Amino acid sequence: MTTNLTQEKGLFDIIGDIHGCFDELYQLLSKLGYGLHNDGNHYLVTHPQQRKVIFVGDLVDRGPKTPEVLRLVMDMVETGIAICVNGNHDDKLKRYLQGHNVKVAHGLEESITQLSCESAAFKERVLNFLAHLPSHCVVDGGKLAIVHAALKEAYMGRESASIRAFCMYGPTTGEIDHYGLPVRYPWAQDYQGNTLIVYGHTPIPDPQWINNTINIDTGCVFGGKLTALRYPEKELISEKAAQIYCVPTKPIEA
Ligand SMILES: [Mn+2]
Repeated sequence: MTTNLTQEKGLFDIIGDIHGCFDELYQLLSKLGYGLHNDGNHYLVTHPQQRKVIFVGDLVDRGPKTPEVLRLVMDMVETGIAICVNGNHDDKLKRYLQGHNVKVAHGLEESITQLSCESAAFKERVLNFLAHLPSHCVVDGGKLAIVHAALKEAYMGRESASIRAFCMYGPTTGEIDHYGLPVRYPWAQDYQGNTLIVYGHTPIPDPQWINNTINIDTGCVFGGKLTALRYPEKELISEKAAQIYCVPTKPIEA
């Protein structure tokens, strides 16, 4: 699970938090020009311009089709057409599958119910996949970094337990808001680096550029949309959620 993929040049399509929204992912990939074939066992995904997908993580939880999202993304990563970084929900599902005592909340219950219909071999494959997700990745000669929640220049291309935690949760202020959730520190406002950072984690109505960063988590599972950033074009392409799958704990703010 190397974070340093600077030799990977793209073209890329970076996709935000999916949270089990398979139908929207399928539609978005089609809209982006990917061909999706399924032989009954595996997906084979191709693109006429040899584009690649990078997922910002949070593939799982809350939404209706977590196993199908995992099946498609795992097949894409294994065939080399996609890269996926670790999200906090992916990490928690991994710890659950490893048998750790995790709190079954925030949509993990949906993943567990849906995965109960899958074979032991599939769950083993999922666990192995989740256990090897990198905390972030740096591509295109260091010009572009993808991470789930937050990144610092000093962490780029490195892995450690504390870097992993920072990448998947981002910094917090130490305060708890009146919904009982940690207050997230607006790290992007302080970012001065030359590497473009693309991330998700905090759902917002529309993608938001701050300095040389962009948040592309447009809350699909909450009835928003699933967004892709094309790189290097910096074009945004979205697929609207077919319905509201989950009501957020706190209102989504612009
Ligand atoms: Mn998320």
